[in-house]
Amino acid sequence: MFDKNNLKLYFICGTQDIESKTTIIDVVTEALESGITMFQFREKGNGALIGDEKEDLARKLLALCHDYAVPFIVNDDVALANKIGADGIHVGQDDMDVKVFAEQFKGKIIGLSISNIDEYKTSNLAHVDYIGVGPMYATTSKDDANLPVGPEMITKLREHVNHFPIVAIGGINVENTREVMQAGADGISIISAITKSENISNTISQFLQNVE
Ligand code: TZP
Ligand code: MG
Repeated sequence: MFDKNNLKLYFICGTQDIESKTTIIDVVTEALESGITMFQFREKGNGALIGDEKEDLARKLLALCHDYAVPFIVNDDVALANKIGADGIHVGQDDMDVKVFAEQFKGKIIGLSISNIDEYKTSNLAHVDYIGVGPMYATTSKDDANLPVGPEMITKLREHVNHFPIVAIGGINVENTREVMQAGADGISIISAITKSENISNTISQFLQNVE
């Protein structure tokens, strides 16, 4: 069900990332239509939906992703992921113990954020399917983002993890994608370069060319 190729162009967003002239459904539909390989619903930060509204939207986006056979991952909300039958969950260092929910979440995709070698050393990757490494560059999409670690961090982590799946995150755009891939990433995860694009399908085609 999960393959490294799913990481190639991993689109992440929530309603807080969407410009007022459009809707999250339209943006995700266009992204799926254009060839994203995985999607993460990250409803977080200023103005994010909660409760039933969050759940209803998650169900709609899950169905939409499944129409395109694209895995649907929930950020940091294990209860929601379980309730709606998401394909996976992505958690950060300060979120739940991976081992605890891996048991409730058998056969699902589990992603973990890692920013540096120390975090790698203290993380148990036994149940983890991929790691998200970043921020590569400065980002405005995450309020509490750490300082950028640069693509060098991927090269350093590669020495420790061998072929373990790595997706890069943070400040990635069409221009810096090749640098990130050359550093050893299996793919890129993107919020704003897609949500703020004037032409999502064109932007995604360019990303897809640069991850090959
Ligand atoms: N985690 C580290 S950086 C980041 C997250 C969720 C935000 C990435 O967004 P953008 O707009 O692609 O920099
Ligand atoms: Mg978190």
